[in-house]
Amino acid sequence: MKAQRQITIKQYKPSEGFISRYQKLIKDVVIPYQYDVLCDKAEGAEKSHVVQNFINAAAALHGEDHAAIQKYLSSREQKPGDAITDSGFYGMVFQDSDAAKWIEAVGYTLAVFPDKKLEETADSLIDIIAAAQDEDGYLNTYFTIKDRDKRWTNLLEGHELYCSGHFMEAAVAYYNATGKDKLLKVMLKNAEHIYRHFVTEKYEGYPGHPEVELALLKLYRATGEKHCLELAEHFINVRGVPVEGADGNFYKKEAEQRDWTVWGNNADDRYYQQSFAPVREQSDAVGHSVRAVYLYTAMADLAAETDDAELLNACKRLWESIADRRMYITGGIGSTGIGEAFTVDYDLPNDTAYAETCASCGLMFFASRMLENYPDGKYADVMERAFYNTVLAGMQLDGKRFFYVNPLEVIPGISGIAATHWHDKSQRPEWFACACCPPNVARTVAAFGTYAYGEGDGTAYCHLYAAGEVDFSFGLKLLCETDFPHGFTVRYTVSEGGGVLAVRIPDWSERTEISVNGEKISPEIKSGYAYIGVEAGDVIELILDDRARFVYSNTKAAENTGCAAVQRGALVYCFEGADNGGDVLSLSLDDGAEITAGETVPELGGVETLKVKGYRTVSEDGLYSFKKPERIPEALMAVPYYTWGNRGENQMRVWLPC
Ligand code: FUB
Ligand code: ZN
Repeated sequence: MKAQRQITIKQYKPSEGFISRYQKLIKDVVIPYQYDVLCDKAEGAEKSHVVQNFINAAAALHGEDHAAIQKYLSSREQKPGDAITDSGFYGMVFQDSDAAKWIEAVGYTLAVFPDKKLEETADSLIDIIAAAQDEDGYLNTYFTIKDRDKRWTNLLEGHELYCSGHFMEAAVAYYNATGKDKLLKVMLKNAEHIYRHFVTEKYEGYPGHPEVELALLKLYRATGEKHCLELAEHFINVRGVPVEGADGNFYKKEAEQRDWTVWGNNADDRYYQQSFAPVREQSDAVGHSVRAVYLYTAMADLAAETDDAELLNACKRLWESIADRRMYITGGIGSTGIGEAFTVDYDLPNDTAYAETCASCGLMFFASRMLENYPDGKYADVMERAFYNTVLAGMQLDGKRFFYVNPLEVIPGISGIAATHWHDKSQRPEWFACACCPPNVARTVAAFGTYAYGEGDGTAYCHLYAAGEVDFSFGLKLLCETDFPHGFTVRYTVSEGGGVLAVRIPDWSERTEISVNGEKISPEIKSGYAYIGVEAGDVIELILDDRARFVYSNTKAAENTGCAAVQRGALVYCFEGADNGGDVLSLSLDDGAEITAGETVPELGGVETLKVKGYRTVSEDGLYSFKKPERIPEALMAVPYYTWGNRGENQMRVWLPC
């Protein structure tokens, strides 16, 4: 039983504020730009071929004259026939998922900002996707175009289930927003096809990249279709269970039965895709970080759906492994580029960090499902940390460029250049050949309301602070006014109904004032939430701790020894060359001094900066010297980490010596 559930997308209407500005940016800039990318019409972006792959798959199945293809081509103002010339598959094996995540983001966006033209564009893309579905329900352009006989024979690398999962999520989002069920029907047929193959016909195997499990659970809730729940349960239950032969390793057995590969993944590495043990026995977060958190999200969701205490216990251990020992202060996870993976406890290098944007989106998903099992503020604290720092840093402030990797230290000349630092770019690229992150940011920002609010048993949960109106299904209507994360007052007005308001008191807020109708109260705080009985007309005000403070890390995190970072509220700050004389490597902090408000920077949208007393160390010219360097006092300026890298190439550091 879920203790509380995320609200659905239509229950939250943003009002003017930080979140609505980001959601408008997604609608006005990111979604149109990403659609152009999908159609290979975005100037300067790498070729994506995503839509073309669907056209080609539909043509491979039904011939080029198929009505959906012709209709789509004319809607794109291309000459019918033109686009078919490029008839192969191009891109990553999971290229289809870019279209899925785009539709999902469009669904969430349309729920909040209806737009007929955008809906028509999405409808026409859905038509072409539907046309690319095989008669038996199979849907994947890579295998449909290249070789139908190879379907389901390379679960390790093939991403067929991953792409299906993303389309299931898209279908549910689009249906919830528009009431249109074309994609939902396509994906139910697809789910049934997968069910037949893996459950009815008992083909061995489970997803190389978890994703379909969490999506099947969404599809189950949207449609009530029991096979979706059973299939999710099946994939979760069989993962890591020894098979007959090949040392019990399913992926090795699978690899032994085929003579081809997509990119040579090591089938022997059972950690990479979290198959080293049955999931209920797992405790350390290991392997590819996005795969890991997508899997844990599904496990936590299923645990709540089916009251599976053993599964939930595994989730709790995995959560602690991440949040207590393997997560950056920015909510980034997966500290190495080798396998885009978790490594070991406290191994959190700043300059070679991987911290993929998708992984922090996934961490938010995991946190939201843990909250559904038990509303403990520690889950929401991490969800907030991941969102306001790594997820938002994943996108340039103008919505036009994106980070895949989110380091906590960047040194142009080394970052992005040295073999050890190739992945840590000092500027956001426009697009990537592997474009998983940009649409993940879009769908996560667009659905922010569903992470911010939850409901259960006559209680309205406010996990994150998001200005807007929330319509809880038990009759309570709430208006939230706040400038968070830059403002620290959150005002809730109960406009209709009553019940209990559960407001999160964040871990960073040491001094919090709560008042009801102007009178200060001291409600019971249970697991990070203040539970307050409310009725229509009540005004509840939360004044959060607005102090900027130094943060220190456990000395086991070797790189941060002797260093401090700066945090104010949910925002982690960083020091950029642009504000600090070009060079931040020579800076150190006076952590005994007060942190004060700095000047606003127009290029960063006028965000609040911080001023900190510190020093600049002036070294000799040679590489080494016996002369002790001079330390000169200097006023240092810090900007929110999510805004870094928006003023050209420059040095950046989150942690400074103190
Ligand atoms: O494999 C699909 C996606 O591509 C992963 O989630 C990302 O880490 C990237 O490798
Ligand atoms: Zn990604």
